[in-house]
This record gives sequence, C-alpha cells and structure tokens, in this order.
Amino acid sequence: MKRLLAAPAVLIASALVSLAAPPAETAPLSHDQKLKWFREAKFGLFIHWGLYSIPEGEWKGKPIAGLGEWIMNRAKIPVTEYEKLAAQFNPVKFNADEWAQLAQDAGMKYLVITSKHHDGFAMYHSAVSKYNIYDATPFHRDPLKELAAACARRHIKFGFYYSQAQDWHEPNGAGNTWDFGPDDKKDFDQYLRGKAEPQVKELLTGYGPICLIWFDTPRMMSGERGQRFIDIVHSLQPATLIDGRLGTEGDYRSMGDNRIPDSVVKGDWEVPATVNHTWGFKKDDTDWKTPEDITFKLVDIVSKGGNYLLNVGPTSQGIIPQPSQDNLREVGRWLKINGEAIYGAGPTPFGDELGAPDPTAKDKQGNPVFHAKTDWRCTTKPGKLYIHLFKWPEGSFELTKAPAGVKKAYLLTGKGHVSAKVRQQGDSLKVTLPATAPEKIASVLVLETPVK
Ligand code: JFZ
Repeated sequence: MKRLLAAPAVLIASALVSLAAPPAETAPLSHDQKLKWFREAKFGLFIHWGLYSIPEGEWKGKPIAGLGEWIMNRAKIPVTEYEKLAAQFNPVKFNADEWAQLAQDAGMKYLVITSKHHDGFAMYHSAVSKYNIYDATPFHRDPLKELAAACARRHIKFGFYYSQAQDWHEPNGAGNTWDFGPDDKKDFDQYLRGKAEPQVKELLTGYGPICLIWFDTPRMMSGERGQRFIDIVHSLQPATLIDGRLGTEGDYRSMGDNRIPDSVVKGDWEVPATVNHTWGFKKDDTDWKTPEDITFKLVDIVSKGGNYLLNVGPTSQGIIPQPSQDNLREVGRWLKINGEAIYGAGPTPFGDELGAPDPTAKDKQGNPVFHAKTDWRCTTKPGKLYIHLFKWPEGSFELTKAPAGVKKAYLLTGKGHVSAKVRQQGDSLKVTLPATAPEKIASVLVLETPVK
C-alpha cells in the first residue's frame, strides 16, 4: 500500500521539476560537453573529393602547379568549361564502407569530407543548386549519404567541410575574379543567403548527427555573416562543432595547414594536414608521408594538446590511393597496441623534450629558428605518463625533472606489459630498459604516478 502511494508523489515531484527547469536534453550544451568526443578522438580522416579529381593536376596537357583542388583557380578555367567535368564524373568504384573501414583500420575516430569545396560543386544531392553530384553527373548517387551511413555503422563520427565564402561557380561568391570580376563589386550576401546558408541547412538535416562543420578561407566573412552560420548550426544541431575558419570564433582553433606548433598550446585545436603535398588528388604527387612520420606527427600533436586531421585525396574513380591506405593502416596497427597513450590523452608536463629556439639563428620574419628534438614525446592521463620512445635509448631512459613517487614502469606491447625497473633520486629518474625496442615505430613506456 505504501508503495502505491509513493508512486504518484514521485510523478508529481518530477513534473514540478520539469516545470522549473528545462529537461536535460534541451538545456544548452556546455563547451566541455560539446568538446568531450573531440578531446577523446585525437585522430580524424579528412577527405578532399570533387570534380578536381578528374583533371588530377593537369589541364589541356599541362601540369598545373599548386594544390589539386585549386586547379580551376590556378588555370583560370571559365565556369562554362569547368562545369563540363560534371558530365564525366562517374566514380563507380566508390564504396562508402571501404572508406569508413579505412578510417577505422587507421584508428581514426572522426571523418570529415568536402561537401562543397571552392569550385562550388556539391558532392551531395542538393535541392538548392543543380550543380551537384546527384543531378549533374551520370553517377546519380549521393555518396555523402552512403558515407554517413557507413560511418554510423562503425561508430565513426561524421562531419562536413563546407566552403562558405569562396564559390567559384557563383557570380556573387568569393574568389572567381576571372569570370565575375573583383569580389568587392559582388552581392556577397545574395550568394550567402541564396546558396551557402540553405546548403548548410541541408547538410544538417539530411545526414544524421554531424560532429562538426569545417568552414574554410573566410574571405569577406565580416560583420554578422559568421553569426548567421552559427545560428543555423545551433538551431538544427546544437552539438555540432564549428572549426576555426568560419570568420567568427568557432568551438576550437584550426592551425595552419600542416603547421604543428613548437610547444604546448592550451585550449582545443586541430592541425589539418596532407599525406602528400595536395588535398585533392594529383597524379604526379606520390611523395607520401611514411607511417613513421605520420605516427610521430600524431604523437607530437597530442603531446602538445591538439588533434590531427589527416587528409586523403580519392581519384575520380572513387579510389583512395593504395600507398596512402597502406601507410594509414600501419599507423592503425601501432595505435592498436599503443592507443591508450593517445585517445583522451593530455599534453606533456615537461617541454624540454620538444626542442628549443636557437638564440643565434633567425628566420625570414626575424623569429628565432626552432630546433625540434625528436627522441621522445610524452602524453598523459590521470596517474600515468606515457613516454613515446622514437629513438630507443641504450640501457636506460632518464628524466631529469621527474614527478615524485613513480612506483611502476612498464612498456606497452599489445600482449601484456613488460615491466621495467625504476630508480628515483630526488628529481631524477632512471628506467632500465631491455636491449631492443618492443615496437619498431615507437615503444611506449608507461610511468605510473600518484593521482593528485
Ligand atoms: C584551405 C583550402 O584553400 C585548401 O584547398 C584546403 O581545403 C585546405 C584544407 O584549406 O587552404 C588553406 C587555408 C588556411 C591556411 C592554409 C591553407 N592557413 O591558415 O595556413
């Protein structure tokens, strides 16, 4: 009897509570709540794919210098000519599950793909503009819808790159001065309201949860133009992050392309980077970063507090170049063993291991040249220091400014831990290591520290 009476009381109480405060699911997300997955993820796959993958860096038999996805601009191709590429675009080898699987095999936790780059061509079925892969090509499919589903099946977060300002296809978009004259004579807001804003709405309604929108090159994004995009994102998907290139402050900082900072940077940030020297596919660019180099850059970035968004450029057939796939999978193999030192890990408490500015050498801007050291990096979790050893030390590893009370040291091997002897004297610490490294790219030494 008592129980029966208690139930309605609970219901009344909860009804009162819900009148007093909005239910948890509609309360605005805090910055920390929004950034939670991003801070855990650390490593993402960027994909630049569009009409530019057809000329693959060559126009009318001539190689065009610069980034593959900039070919329309670099060769000053008129819209009427560039548009014709759409009729040839038929990437029949595209397989969304294979792409999402690559991200998963590489240990990447999010995927960001070009929904529209500066050339203005939408890589999804847009009702706003017929200049899109569904309506204007023989392919007649929406690959981004397929990719969103393939990522969801693997619990990989899915996001879009969208070029909000530059649109070389539109008379009022920024950037195309060879067809449409100088940008300052254009009705830029007509373009924003007529194409960019409604397309961003489409992307946030038709593709499930979008982890982030990667805006870029904020030319002419003055005044409240950026805020209009923020309002659209917040109204449709309040959890979606906005990168650092909208023109108005986003949810995290985007560093310059391929630019890794020299030291620890506070706050949330990401380094967008290439696996060769272009984003969009170029047939002549086969200078692939090695798995060792990519792993070092990933660890380096995480040890400084950031995320690594690493790009691949698929061909017009829909194939991600095999060497870039192989290299990423090798990084994934390393992450299978050492991932606990990366995902959700914080920056180094040290700093001297990163290198130092040279007091005598100055660069062209007059700044001291930074001499990076590459022997080891450190990432952290509560109660743990992860020392990533890129150069295997002979006999022992030494720290001169070690935290007090390190009781346990061991190496990650993927098949259990290999423990190592620690000797601590004041600030200095010495770990005796086996003669050979357990892992060829980098072995991770874990030091267990008292949790504060
Ligand atoms: C932009 C694009 O123009 C390029 O095609 C690509 O999509 C890349 C990811 O982003 O290029 C930039 C933008 C900003 C910087 C460098 C290249 N930057 O801040 O150093």
